[in-house]
Amino acid sequence: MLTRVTINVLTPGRNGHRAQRVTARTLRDHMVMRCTVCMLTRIDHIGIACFDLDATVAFYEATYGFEVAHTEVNEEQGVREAMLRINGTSDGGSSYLQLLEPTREDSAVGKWLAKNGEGVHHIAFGTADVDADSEAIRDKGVRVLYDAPRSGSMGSRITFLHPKDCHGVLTEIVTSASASEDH
Ligand code: CMX
Ligand code: CO
Repeated sequence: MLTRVTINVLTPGRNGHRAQRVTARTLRDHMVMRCTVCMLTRIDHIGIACFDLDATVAFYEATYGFEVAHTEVNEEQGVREAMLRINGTSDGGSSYLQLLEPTREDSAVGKWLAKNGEGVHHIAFGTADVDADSEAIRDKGVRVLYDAPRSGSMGSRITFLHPKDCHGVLTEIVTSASASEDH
């Protein structure tokens, strides 16, 4: 009678996959854990709301020497934005400042600016799998604002967590276009 099974599994880690010998019991524990633990691997960007995108970009360029990697208008989100790349990471993404000027007053950023003035609007964490991680977070009782991820900067896929469920921080989860292609 077989009483024990040992399996080699590849465990995704922060520095790539690593092989691990596990018994059936630890495999079960591991799978339960993987279903509930997210793999947010980096800060993708910090979103900063501003009244005048060009003037704010000029400040970041002149003061810190940061360079604009990308600009676009996202009509669905109601923003004109500039992404200033701060550094690259090994998981297919980079870290950015996202400068956001509203294209309409009733947009999320437009409403926030009218109430608070300029400043940090949200923080965004990067992951290889925004679908799985946002579902795992939803399962923990945090309000995920979209049923399915939507279009974000540079072809990324994004969703948001309600700030009231995140100790006052509007939180975005991002899978960059390059990470989506790898997946
Ligand atoms: N950070 C922290 N708290 C915030 C917030 C933010 N950015 N935005 C709103 N809130 C708080 C408000 O202060 C308010 O709190 P009180 O009730 O205590 O006053 C509460 O949330 C409700 O705010 P509201 O002004 O009534 O705004 P709405 O409920 O209509 O919208 C939210 C809030 C988070 C649902 C909306 O901003 C949203 O859908 N955000 C996600 C989309 C987004 O932000 N897009 C722009 C960025 C695009 C990108 O990153 O690419
Ligand atoms: Co953002």
